[in-house]
Amino acid sequence: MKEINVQEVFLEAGYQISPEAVKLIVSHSSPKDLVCYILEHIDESVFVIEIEHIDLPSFESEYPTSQKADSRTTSEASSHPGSQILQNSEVTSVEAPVNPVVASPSPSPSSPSGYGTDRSLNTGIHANSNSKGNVNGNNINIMSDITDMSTCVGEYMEFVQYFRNRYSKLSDMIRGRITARPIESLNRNRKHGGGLKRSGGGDYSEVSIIGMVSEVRSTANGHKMLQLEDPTGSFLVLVHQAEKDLFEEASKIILDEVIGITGSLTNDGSLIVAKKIIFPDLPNISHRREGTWGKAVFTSDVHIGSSTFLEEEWCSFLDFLNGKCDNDQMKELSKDIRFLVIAGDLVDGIGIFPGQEHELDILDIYDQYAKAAEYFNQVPEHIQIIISPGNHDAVRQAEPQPRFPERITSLFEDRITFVGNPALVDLDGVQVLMYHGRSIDDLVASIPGVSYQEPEKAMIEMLKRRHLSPIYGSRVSIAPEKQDHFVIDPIPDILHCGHVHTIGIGRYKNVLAINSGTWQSQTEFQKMVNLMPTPAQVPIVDLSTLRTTLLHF
Ligand code: D5M
Ligand code: FE
Ligand code: ZN
Repeated sequence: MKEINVQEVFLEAGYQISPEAVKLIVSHSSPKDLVCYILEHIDESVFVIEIEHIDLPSFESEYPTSQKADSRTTSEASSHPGSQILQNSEVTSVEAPVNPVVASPSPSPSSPSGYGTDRSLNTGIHANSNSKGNVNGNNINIMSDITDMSTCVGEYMEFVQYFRNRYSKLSDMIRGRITARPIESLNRNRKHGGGLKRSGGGDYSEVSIIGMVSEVRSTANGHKMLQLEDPTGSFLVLVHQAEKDLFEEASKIILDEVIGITGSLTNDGSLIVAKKIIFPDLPNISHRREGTWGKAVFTSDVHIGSSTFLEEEWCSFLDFLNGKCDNDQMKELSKDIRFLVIAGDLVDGIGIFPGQEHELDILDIYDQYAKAAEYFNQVPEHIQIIISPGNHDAVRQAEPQPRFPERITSLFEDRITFVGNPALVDLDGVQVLMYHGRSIDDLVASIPGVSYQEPEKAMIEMLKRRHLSPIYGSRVSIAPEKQDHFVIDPIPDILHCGHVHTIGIGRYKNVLAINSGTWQSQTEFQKMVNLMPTPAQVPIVDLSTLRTTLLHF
């Protein structure tokens, strides 16, 4: 932390600070934590913060491991699913290794830009022990994957830790862009008689907070009321409907996402009237990696075993991969393919929904995977195949899901790479975040303007929130791992989802968002809910330009 930043932070919080005090802070090993600690504990009658106002011994005894950027989240309090989990005081330490799944150096959790790890900083992350390649140099590195790393058994305190970790990672991305107060300090002021005051005269009413959204509702007058929680407390935020742009932005706010708010405190200090909403978001300017040669094919939701699996179209896709096609252009295209990426629902499974047995051609789950293996063994060897599971596959339903068990992977040739869901993989320098996409059902239901027909829009909402499954406790069952594996950090080059069975291709600030459709025609359930799939279409991406072409089979 630089001296100028320390000064700015205190100025924005309504305090001046002496140069000696600034020097003391910047020379400390945990300046950010120290700043937060001072702001939390400073007597409000102080106008200029001097060295004697900084109680270093208390800070160091309260934050013994204060090197951690997020130790403030471990100090007192609690948040969500309606039950103040973020503020629970029983947990004293929540921080696990930054990236427990990578054997090699992990990305830093946040960059000075405040957007988390910048992609330009991440080019060197390769987990050699997790890499797989072939004679053609088509190397895959698994950078992040829950497989063999799951620690959760589903106890209450694990949920507390999970939410703390989510808040910590996402709030760090926002923290570089606003100077937020701990909510506790606002509540304390309120008890002391209303709006923030500073000695030396004048009201100090513009404040910023960063919190997890624990409630969203409309008021009788048509305004939006949000409740935000940080580890120290909760606070109400009003978004006035007359503020058109802001109000529209607020209409997209969903439960459990982490946002920053800058606004004015009302005279009685009971709520903030929002002026600005800050999302974790992707940086506007980011340095895109160079990419690599050749092409990658993205698909998902094959649903092998289902009576609606489109076998004929699937087999002509396999022919294409083998260069067996009438069209010369397609034949040329197929020669460039280096990777085949499959984001879940490889088979239809059994017992996934009531009455499924009436819609299955293959009734045994292992027979379904044996059939899948038969197909994938036909893919030419120069193409590296990488497969992650979905909600129809034979792994735990709670996400993050590990890769398929040995009993299934052993049915396939060794050359195939199996990863969990979600997983971050590096395809010879192009980073792909694979996520089956079950949360898209929730995002479609919650965000105006997001529909099954344009799944890429839901994926862009994930990127803005830097989270693959922001709404907790709806359709996606999230296992409370120590780390939140759904936080999007580092920023991938490609975000690849499936699940909703519709093709969607979009771009958001240098990230390509692909939803890769399905190989299943409309099911009875989908007829009932009017979901019109776009099957047997395959996005193929040029790995040097990320330009995408859609192939129809
Ligand atoms: O999901 C394919 C799509 O269909 C996805 O948007 C969910 C929806 N779907 C399918 N079956 C159901 C049931 N039984 N309830 C709710 N939503 C459903 P897939 O994972 O391929 O089944
Ligand atoms: Fe599916
Ligand atoms: Zn699915």
